Amino acid sequence: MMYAREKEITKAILKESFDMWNDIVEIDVAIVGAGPSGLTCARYLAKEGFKVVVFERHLAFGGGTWGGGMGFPYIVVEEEAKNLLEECGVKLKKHGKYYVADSVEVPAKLAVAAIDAGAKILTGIVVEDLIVRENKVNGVVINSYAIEKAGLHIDPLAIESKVVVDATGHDATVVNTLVRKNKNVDLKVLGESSMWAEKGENQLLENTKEVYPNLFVCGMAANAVFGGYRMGAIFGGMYISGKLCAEKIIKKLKNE
Ligand code: 48H
Repeated sequence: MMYAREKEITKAILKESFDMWNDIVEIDVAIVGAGPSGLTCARYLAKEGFKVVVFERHLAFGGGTWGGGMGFPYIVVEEEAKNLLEECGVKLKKHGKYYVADSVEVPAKLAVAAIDAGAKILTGIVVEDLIVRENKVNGVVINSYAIEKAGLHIDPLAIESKVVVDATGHDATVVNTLVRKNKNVDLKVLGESSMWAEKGENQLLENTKEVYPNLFVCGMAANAVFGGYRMGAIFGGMYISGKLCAEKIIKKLKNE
């Protein structure tokens, strides 16, 4: 006979959840968005020993990777990003001067690598605002995606963090929220430009930076903030941007 007592199952889940939430009310880095750039950024930061939590609105991590290009389940990466995927065990196939990878394998392995490095990924949680104090970002304001989707007016909770990363993709939702709610912030979100793969990929690296004290931007959100081009289903820039963002944050936090 199997032992499966309802109240014990419930207690196990509640105890673990409360312990986990208590442990993360104060962290080093809050990454918003579990797409390719956010997951890569999380992996490198966690590897350095920082306390990192990735907040993802949807129940699944991976962002815009799963569907490849128009639903054809492969993505393309450049030579420069090859090792970032191979470090996570992703299989790559050479295609001319590019490499192709399975669009389901990639997010699965990026997430495993981030988790194994020590990052926590919380899905179904939306970042709806920021804590801003004395012209600095001090953390994220979070709510349940189910609450947001139901349109219920339920107040959020907040997590304090030394750094916040906007890795929310095309919508750059975190930077947009900062600008919308804080009239004194001298930053204009330009929105992404039409497709130009090569330029877009390179611009990503220039645009990956601290855009406001303690707020960094990486991945497609970086191009969305600064008006960079989109690039379609080539993803190398997303991983490199995530890694670059982690390196900039590591430098900042180690110099504090
Ligand atoms: C919690 C949020 C919130 C929020 C959004 O879109 P993503 O995959 O982002 P990137 O930048 O890592 O990768 C972009 C890539 O997937 C892509 O779209 C490309 C290459 N496009 C080129 C083109 O031409 O179209 O992931 C962002 C994630 C998503 O999972 C969102 O659900 C999540 O962020 N998110 N999570 N709170 N406020 N806003």
